[in-house]
Amino acid sequence: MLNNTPVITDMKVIPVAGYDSMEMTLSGAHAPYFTRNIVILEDNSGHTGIGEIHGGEYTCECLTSYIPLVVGQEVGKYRSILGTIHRGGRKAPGDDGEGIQTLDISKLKFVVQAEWAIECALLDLLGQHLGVPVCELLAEGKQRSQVEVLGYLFYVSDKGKTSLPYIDESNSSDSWFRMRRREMVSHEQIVEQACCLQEKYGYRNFKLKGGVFSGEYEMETIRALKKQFPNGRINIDPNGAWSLQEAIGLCRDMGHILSYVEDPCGPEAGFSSREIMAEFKNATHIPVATNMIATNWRQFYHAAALKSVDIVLADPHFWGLEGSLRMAALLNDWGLTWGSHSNNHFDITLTTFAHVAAAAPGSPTALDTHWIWQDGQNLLKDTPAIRDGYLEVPDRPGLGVTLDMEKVMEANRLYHSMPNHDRDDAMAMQYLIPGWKYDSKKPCLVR
Ligand code: GKR
Ligand code: MG
Repeated sequence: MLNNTPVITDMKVIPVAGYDSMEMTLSGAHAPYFTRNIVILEDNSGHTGIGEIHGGEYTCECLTSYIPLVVGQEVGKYRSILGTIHRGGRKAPGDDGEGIQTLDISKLKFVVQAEWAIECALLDLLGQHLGVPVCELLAEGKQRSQVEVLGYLFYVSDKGKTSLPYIDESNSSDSWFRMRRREMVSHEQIVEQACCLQEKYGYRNFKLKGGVFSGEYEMETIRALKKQFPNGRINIDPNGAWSLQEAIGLCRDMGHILSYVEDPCGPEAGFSSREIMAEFKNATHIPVATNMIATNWRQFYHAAALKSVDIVLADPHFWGLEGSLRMAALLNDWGLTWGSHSNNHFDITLTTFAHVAAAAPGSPTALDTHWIWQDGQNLLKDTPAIRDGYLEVPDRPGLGVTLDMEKVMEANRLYHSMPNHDRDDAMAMQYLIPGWKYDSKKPCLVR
């Protein structure tokens, strides 16, 4: 007679919201709030498993529709549970399969796979049942007890130019918390941002979110950062805003400054980003990273065949925890590099990143995380810390963290107070440039 693993007795999907700064990107300006969906599973041994994924109605509806496929199932059969969800998957209305190679934010929901929040929660339960941390259940098991993360720098607009309810932290006793809510657009202000982050979290490596000003201006910021951090690895991500010729011109002489460039150009002249980025690499020999042109295995096949990228930022919210690590193993075997992309998130995702990166074979590149922009709005009682530029990997069974239900319900109330739940970066941008419309080829302040 087989000993059964615990049975899932309940699954809750709780949409939540948190506060954000007016960070700018190619897609516009971040709104005052960002949204996420939290999955909470209970099993009949008394354990709770949790997962977090992107917000918005579509992802929330997908998750809710999966509840009957999860409740009543055995935790040990988590792969079959996820397999059933996949087999039942149908093509969502509006999904043209284009993915996010032009950073069209309305398509992000099709690249994000809601069920990975369930995978995370199931692994949390299984880890607790077996008495091991989640990273021990993944890939080749735990490779490291802390994972490197980078300081994610953003140009931030003046929220005073809007009538939107952005959070104000000017009275905070924490210098980073005070800084992150104010305008930062000059080279000096971005260097100050990086110095403040180094002071608080110990970062040595940084990524600048580009696609805001002209490419020349943003490269000036990059040069200023390198001057301040001569030993730091400095990257830029314009989200494909530059044309191929422009990207080559901007990057050709930056090989000694940029450790990699992320999605420098996008589709043009009938060629996909995979083809265009291969041409960029041939012309500049600068390592190229992506979270836009390889977001599923079919896209990755073409990117690999064309040698379009050196670094795949395989976000577990796009690829799944196990899928992201399949990618890590493959890249490592091929002499390429794994990392992870991020969007705004709470600390459950932060913990997920820690476990996935802890299990990644080889030498991952420092992970992206937006969490520093949300630090302090935690949904956990024991958020993993970032110190000396490294995120700690919890060493307790499962994810090794404890949900703070009061905070979750507070974030849920904030969510329900919002008129819209889908990300819309054009709305805040229109306060800066009346009638502003997204253009995948124009930095957001260049109109
Ligand atoms: O948070 O606005 C943002 C980012 O620009 C995000 O939308 C991107 O998906 O950070 C991401 C990236 O690396 O492309
Ligand atoms: Mg990117």
